[in-house]
Amino acid sequence: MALQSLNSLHALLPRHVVAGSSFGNGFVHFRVQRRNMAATKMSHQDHQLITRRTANYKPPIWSYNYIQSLSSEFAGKSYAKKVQELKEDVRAMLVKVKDPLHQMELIDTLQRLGLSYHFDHEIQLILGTIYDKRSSNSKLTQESLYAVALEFRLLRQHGFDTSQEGESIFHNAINFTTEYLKEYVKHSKDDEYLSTLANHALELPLQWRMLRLEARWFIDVYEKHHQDMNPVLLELAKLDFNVVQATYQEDLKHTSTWWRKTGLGEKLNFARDRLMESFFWTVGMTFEPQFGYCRRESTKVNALITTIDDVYDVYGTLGELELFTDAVERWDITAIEQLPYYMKICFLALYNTINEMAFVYLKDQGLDIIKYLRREWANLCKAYLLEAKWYYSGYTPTLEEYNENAWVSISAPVILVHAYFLVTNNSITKEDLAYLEEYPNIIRCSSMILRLADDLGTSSDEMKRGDVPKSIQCYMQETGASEEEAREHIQGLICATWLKMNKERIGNHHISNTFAGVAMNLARMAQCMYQFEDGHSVPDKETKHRVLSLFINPIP
Ligand code: LA6
Ligand code: MN
Ligand code: MN
Ligand code: MN
Ligand code: MN
Repeated sequence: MALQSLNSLHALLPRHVVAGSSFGNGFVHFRVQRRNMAATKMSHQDHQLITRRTANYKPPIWSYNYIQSLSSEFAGKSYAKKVQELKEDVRAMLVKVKDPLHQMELIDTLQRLGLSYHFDHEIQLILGTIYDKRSSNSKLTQESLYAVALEFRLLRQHGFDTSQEGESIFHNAINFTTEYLKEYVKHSKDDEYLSTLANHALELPLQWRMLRLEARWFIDVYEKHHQDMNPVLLELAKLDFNVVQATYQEDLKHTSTWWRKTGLGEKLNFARDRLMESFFWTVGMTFEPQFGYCRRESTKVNALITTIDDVYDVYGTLGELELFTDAVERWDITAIEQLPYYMKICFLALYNTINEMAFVYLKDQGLDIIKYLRREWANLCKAYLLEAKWYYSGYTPTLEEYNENAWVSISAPVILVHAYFLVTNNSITKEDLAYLEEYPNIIRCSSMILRLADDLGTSSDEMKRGDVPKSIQCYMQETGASEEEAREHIQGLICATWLKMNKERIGNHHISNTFAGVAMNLARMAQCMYQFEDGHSVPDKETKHRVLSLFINPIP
């Protein structure tokens, strides 16, 4: 049956009935969905009753007025001055330490406390020296597994090419260390600090953790449990966290003003209104205070994605979605004539916001990026549309076919290409742009992790309300695996993709260290957002506590 006719058939269905799955024989089955279904009477020309899905998303918990009322005493000049003074003290410490192991331990502590970005230059110098001495001097490597592991991790984290070890070595290392840590937390109760770190690492590896949240967590651990806690480091960590938090509040006020002006929250009531959560993602990508502009613009991108995703997955009819996709592909303002009202609002908000972003870039950086940006939105909408077609025709792709589209439909390429321009200025060459257009592997890996983590966290709800089969369902259908086995398989793919991404990061001259970090951070943010089911859509559970601790409450 052709998609179009399926769609019109779908539109005619009575309340509570929705197209389900079609089976190999071409018959289309309908299943009754009592949950989450609502029929909306549209004032359409033909007064046809259109059955639309609904996701029953909760309203936002962070209102415009609340966000505008945020204020922090740490925005004051005196605190910035104090930070500068403490920074000088720590810089002196870094210069003074000579023993390589102690140097590395200090760097590790600074990283965990969320302070290392202040000392990039010093850290790079120290690690450079350690790296150069490595091959000639094997003394350190003979010292302990601990020193070797720390050295390996720090060098890798800073983009040094450390070894030709194959992936199997990492798999073995992961298995070995996991077993070891499990034994450790079972038997050794005497060192609070180490047990806390071990438990934390078992929950989620350090490399997968969202940096700001990790810093917030570690500052407490360091204060309470570390035996040789350095009070200067602690003081700087707390103060800097609070000062940076004050800048987040300014970012939030700025974007919530934009969000209110778009009217999307009110006019598109079926969609998620998730300004705060969209901002949370951007802090995951770049937390440093100097990237405020990137955070602000990326928050807009995320909020638009979240809305448009719901247009495709929840509310739009297939016919409408085809029109919307066409409008975005043409990037043509006259295309809105053909759209229903809610889509006109949505398209124009997208069009104006992205054009404005490109305009500022053109004005300030002298480079016209509109074609790169609109291409990403067109690719996203095309990927969305394909999923909508699969859904309405009841088609279940193989996992491979699904993945080929799904790393795009998760929107990570849109997010990362915009972020690429937002964190890079002046230095972009033609070759860099050509490289970006091909989607470097680091973008693909990051996208895949976001997609698979999202599927693990959101597909249960998605299947209940009716949505395209996600990775878990595709794998089950393809192999006959149980849901539990499928989830394990997907988790395995996430692990493998992390290893690949870690490698991709090394020695790539077309992208800056900063952008490589952003791409990895997006994957980290995915691990964070979907650690406890759907943290992006559900505002009042884990995400609420995280928002409070990162953006609202200063560290006492
Ligand atoms: C997740 O929703 C969502 F909105 C995203 C676009 C994920 C990342 C979003 C950012 C950073 P959902 P789908 C704004 O689980 O339909 O509905 O692709 O995404 O599974
Ligand atoms: Mn709303
Ligand atoms: Mn979607
Ligand atoms: Mn969706
Ligand atoms: Mn999802």
